[in-house]
Amino acid sequence: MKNNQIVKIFREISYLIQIAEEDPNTIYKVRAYERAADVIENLSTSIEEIYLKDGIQGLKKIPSIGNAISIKLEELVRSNKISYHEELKQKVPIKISEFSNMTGFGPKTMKILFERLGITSIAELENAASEGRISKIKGFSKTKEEKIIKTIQLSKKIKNRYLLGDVYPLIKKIENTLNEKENVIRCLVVGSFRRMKETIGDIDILISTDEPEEVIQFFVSMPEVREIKGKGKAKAFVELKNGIAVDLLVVPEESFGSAAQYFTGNKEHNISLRNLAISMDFHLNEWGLYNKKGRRIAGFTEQEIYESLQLPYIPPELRENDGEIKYFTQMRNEPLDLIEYGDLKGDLHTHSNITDGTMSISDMALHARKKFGLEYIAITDHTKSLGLANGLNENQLLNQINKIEQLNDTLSQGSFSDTVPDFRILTSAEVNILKDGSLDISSNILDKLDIVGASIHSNFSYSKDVQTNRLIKAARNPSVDILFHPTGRLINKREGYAVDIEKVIEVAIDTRTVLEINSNYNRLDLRDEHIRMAVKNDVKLVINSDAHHPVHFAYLIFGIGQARRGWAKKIDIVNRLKVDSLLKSLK
Ligand code: DGT
Ligand code: CA
Ligand code: CA
Ligand code: ZN
Repeated sequence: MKNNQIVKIFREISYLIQIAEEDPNTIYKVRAYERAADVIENLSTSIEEIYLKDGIQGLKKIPSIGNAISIKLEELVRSNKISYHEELKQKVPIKISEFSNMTGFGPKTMKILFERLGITSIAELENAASEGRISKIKGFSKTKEEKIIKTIQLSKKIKNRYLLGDVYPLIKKIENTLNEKENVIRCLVVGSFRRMKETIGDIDILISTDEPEEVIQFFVSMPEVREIKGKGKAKAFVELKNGIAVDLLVVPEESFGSAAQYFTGNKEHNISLRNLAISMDFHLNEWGLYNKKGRRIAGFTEQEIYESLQLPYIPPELRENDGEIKYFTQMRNEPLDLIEYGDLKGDLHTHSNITDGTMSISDMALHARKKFGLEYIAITDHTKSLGLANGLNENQLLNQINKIEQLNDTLSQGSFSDTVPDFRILTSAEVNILKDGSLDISSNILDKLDIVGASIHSNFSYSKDVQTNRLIKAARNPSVDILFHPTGRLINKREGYAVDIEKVIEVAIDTRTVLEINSNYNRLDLRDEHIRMAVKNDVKLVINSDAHHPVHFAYLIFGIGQARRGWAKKIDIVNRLKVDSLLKSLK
């Protein structure tokens, strides 16, 4: 059994206890399961392995896992279930996992809905809400009932969205295959994918060709396609083997630019642009830009569309109708010097196999340099209070500094010498922020490191005030250069800890602390609006991969995409600097 399944079962048990058991002392039991779930979630070794290797004694050594919980874990590993869990499910037939993914449905609410209306599933809840039965329960208003309906609709929407990084390689492969096909003049994947949105509803592919029917036939016969849902003379609609839907559109070459503009969206950006065209006595649609007499004046390229509307080219990542048209109208001669995909020179958040990474420091460095063209990486292994990621203590950290210094010497002696002349491994750590905002490594040790990143890895459920103060205290710490993982969210899975990011930004301004744009596509901790807020306040940002394996350096493009969506300019991003300037720029 995998750790994440165990976590799921433990969380479910904690919910079920709260619904099924009346005894006020159960709160301790509930807490024990929740704490264990939190710890197991962050474990880098599997519970099964620990148990098979060291038995129940091994389990008891894990922090927050006591006697009672280790017995349950043993039962789970041996028989794949916990009889206590099965008993609880008998008593309370609620489908907990359906509810726990939605915000606003704690055990108290579930209990009332179950006892009063027998509701055990989201479908039953939706029914009851739409029939107005919820608002008849004491304590539930009409507004609350409407909110329930909205939440259900939202969660249905989320469910059908794919993480950008999960589909990115597949989409690029399809785009390349189509571009290489001889009858295809141009092929571009448009829609939310081109805008680098965090999640993608469906894939929109645009093609220009003189042989539409042949190209469409080729596309629907690709091995990635599972089912043809519809096919016309200039369109196809299919489902891929991984379940995602694709809209394929074929246009004549002269309309490729206007169609790319239209189908890249978003819809609201298009509407604003169309209104701008109208105000200039033009008419804009997917076939082109037309003047008053109906003559086509642009359409081959997107550039000429924007130029004819007296705008500079607006990058797709900014097309969210969030002030970009106004900004670019006013700033016509002062382009936004956005961070570009090839701009990063280093990565300040990477892990080695000394803690929970999977490759040696020198292998991480070699790949960073040879495959990704980076000039430096910081090795940010975890520190001691993250015992389960084998976090380093003070002595181990000092040893690591020595080891890296030696490695840097061998590197400069030429073993790496082709593409980038001076590669540098920076000494660093991902220091754990404790409950009270202090760090688990003393500052006299931290000050020996080139760079210090600090992050929260535990106690996610504290209140907004407490979490915000933890981050603020870490930012005020003179040893801390960067706040890693500033929100702790997991897209589509976990909201992240409650944090007042505005307050954190205020302190980052005063203390010159850098905030991290974590490029792992599951995380992207800072949302686009957070990045815009930071940029507006001159807070510096770093785009990091958080690589636990060299392939993860490929994630950096998602961080760059996110940075662009947040309007981050080159000067806002510290790791576009050469290593010496970077080190000088930090506090
Ligand atoms: P998604 O698929 O939910 O991640 O988001 P998009 O932005 O890819 O949306 P999608 O696939 O429905 O449509 C692709 C683009 O086509 C969209 O960004 C803008 C354009 N579009 C679609 N419907 C309309 C519309 O009714 N009016 C206008 N102006 N544009 C539209
Ligand atoms: Ca789409
Ligand atoms: Ca679509
Ligand atoms: Zn990390």
